[in-house]
Amino acid sequence: MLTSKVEKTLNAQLELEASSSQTYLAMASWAETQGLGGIAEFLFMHSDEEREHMLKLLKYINERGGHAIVPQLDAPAVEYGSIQTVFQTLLDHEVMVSQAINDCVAVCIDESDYTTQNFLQWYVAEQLEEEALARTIMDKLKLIGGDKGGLYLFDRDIATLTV
Ligand code: OFO
Repeated sequence: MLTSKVEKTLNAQLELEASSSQTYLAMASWAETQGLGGIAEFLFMHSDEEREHMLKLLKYINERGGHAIVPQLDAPAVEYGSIQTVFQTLLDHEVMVSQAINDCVAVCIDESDYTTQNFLQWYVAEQLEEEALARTIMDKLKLIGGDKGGLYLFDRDIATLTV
């Protein structure tokens, strides 16, 4: 059984994962309108992953006797200006999510809920990977700078990027 403090914390994290999914979906849609099909595909996939993160939390909360709340979300940005802006926003967002996960872990320790603390370790590991991938992408975009040919190749090859 979850304490009400842990339940509230996990529901807040569920909301954050849902809003990450929406944000990346909006980025994907913008990239598609810019003719950047590869980047759009990458972002569509990333959006799906965040939805999976949200669902994993939803199921866990209910399984442990809590009530997972499906939140109302603010609309994400529509225009992003440049692909650098998209991925800098994504990196900043992931850093913020990592901090939020760490805060959830701290609440679990505080509430002596070691089962949930253990469940959250999956998110801790996942965030490490996501931040590293976002940093790799930003490094590549810095190399490309304003070079259109470089952007063409980046758009073609982004699907093969891993950490
Ligand atoms: Fe990348 O945010 Fe989920 O965990």
